[in-house]
Amino acid sequence: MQLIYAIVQDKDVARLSERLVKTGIRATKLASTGGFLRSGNTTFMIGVDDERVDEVLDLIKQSCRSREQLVTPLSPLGNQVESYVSYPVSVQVGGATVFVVKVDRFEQF
Ligand code: 2BA
Repeated sequence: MQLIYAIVQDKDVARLSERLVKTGIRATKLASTGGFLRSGNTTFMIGVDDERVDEVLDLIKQSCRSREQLVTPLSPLGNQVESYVSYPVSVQVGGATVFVVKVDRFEQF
């Protein structure tokens, strides 16, 4: 069994959730925050048998789009921790950031 962590943009969540449910793949959604943009995204935890991993990765690919985002992160100015400057940055986000991890043991009680 493998555990797929997929970090997706909030705009893609409904589409991916629907496809996972339709194909009978179980998942848990966690509200998460990107460390760079500090804006909300969603992390799916999807436990699947090894032979379904590629199918799930295809579903994620089909459901998640890449987007340009203009954001204004806060960055430290100089050595003063309390001094911050804001400036707009354009970044390309997504489609999805995915980690596939082997599960040593799976139990449900
Ligand atoms: P954020 O950390 O908010 O990053 C959003 C987007 O900002 C990234 O898109 C990337 O295009 C850009 N970015 C991130 N760090 C940067 C930096 N130091 N300098 C310049 N640009 C930077 P994605 O790569 O598609 O990542 C989307 C989200 O996936 C990330 O949101 C984060 O929540 C997660 N993520 C990406 N790589 C990760 C990793 N190696 N480990 C854990 N989470 C990751």
